[in-house]
Amino acid sequence: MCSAAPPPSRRLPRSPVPTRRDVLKLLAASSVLATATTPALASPAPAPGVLGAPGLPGVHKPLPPELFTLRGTNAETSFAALRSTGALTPVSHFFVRNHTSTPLLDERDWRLTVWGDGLRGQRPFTLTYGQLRSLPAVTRTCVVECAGNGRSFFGSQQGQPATGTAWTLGGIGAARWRGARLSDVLRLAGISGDAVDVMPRGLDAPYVADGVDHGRVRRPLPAAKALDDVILAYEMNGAPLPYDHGFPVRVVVPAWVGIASIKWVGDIEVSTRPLQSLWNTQSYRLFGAAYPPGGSAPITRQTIKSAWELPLGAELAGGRAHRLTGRSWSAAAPVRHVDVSTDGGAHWHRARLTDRPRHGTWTRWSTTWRPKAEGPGHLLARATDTAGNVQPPTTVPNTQGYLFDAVVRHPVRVV
Ligand SMILES: Nc1nc2c(c(=O)[nH]1)N[C@H]1C(S)=C(S)[C@@H](COP(=O)(O)O)O[C@H]1N2
Ligand SMILES: [Mo]
Repeated sequence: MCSAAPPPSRRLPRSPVPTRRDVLKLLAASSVLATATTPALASPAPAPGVLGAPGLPGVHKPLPPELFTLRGTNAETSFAALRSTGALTPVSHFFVRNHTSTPLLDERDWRLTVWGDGLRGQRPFTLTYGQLRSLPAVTRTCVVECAGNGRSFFGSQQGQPATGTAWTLGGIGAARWRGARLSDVLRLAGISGDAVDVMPRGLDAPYVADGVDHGRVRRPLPAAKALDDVILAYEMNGAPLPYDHGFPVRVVVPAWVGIASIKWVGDIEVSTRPLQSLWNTQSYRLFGAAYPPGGSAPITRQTIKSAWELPLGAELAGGRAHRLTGRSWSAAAPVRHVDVSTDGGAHWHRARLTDRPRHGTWTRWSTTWRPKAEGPGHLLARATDTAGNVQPPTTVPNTQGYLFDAVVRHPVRVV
């Protein structure tokens, strides 16, 4: 769960469940407000407009090499570049994970359709952008982190390479998300008590891999999670969502693997039976020797990690003090403390925490190091959270390289 902002001033009628007439009245009453606030906030930052700016064909924003490492259709944030940023990841630095490419949608044409046999009367329910924005708003700071963040270390550190995008640790970003509660929208749509799964689907192009069309990106959420703390976000860090991060509206599922946070959401199926897609069957489950033959259950919560704000292989001058910084995070609970080692794991000491640890987002830390001996070495950082989770020395492997949580041996060279 993320840190929640103060409760909103207006609430939808909760009990008894509103009828469609109540909903229409509510939306009509709030439409003046929606019209008044929409224009100023309704379009994302203008196009970069810089011809030849570094980037990817399927990504709208510029991806300068000092901020990102390009990996296929994706862009990984360089942790070294976060050193000069605050607790939130600026949009300019936020990683992009696209199965296909960023669609440039117009909020005036956008509709959210909620449909399926899990709605009372089974009648589809539709909202416009203005109507969504007129619902009570919630604001939460939380990370979105790819399930495969850290994947490359299965290979480089454990000798067990995994398939998939070879992220180091930059498949994560923290933002302040503002939007409507998914639970409010599901209740307005008339979700019934016997709904078990809720499946948001993106408006980006269908995902085709090895000649197989898997349809649009979508992944079911259990109804209980969908009704808990999930947001239909239309703002990121105080501005409209950028195109690459889901404009006009994305799902944000606190603490869960990034694939749950469907960007460019266009419809949501509500079902009385379990739903399936590529993203909860062949992908985003744990396969391998330690898991059942058909794989684990679909993965849900992210895990615990730490990263130094330095390039891998950074060169540091010997004989003088360096203030080294990093970040640690855990999806289960706030970080309790971070232990660091500058001698490859022989000695450990506590890092100084910069932030008061909060659930749902990362904690910045620092330590001072005065390297003596020249040559290669490793920096290690190991987080412990308030639930007692500690980063282990190795992660039990899975073939697709999800949920890496081991302490990373960060190579450096003293010169
Ligand atoms: N519609 C849609 N939603 C999506 C994806 C996608 O390709 N299409 N990628 C998912 C994955 S795997 C991750 S990790 C996050 C990445 O969010 P970001 O690109 O805003 O960082 O979005 C998720 N939502
Ligand atoms: Mo992801």
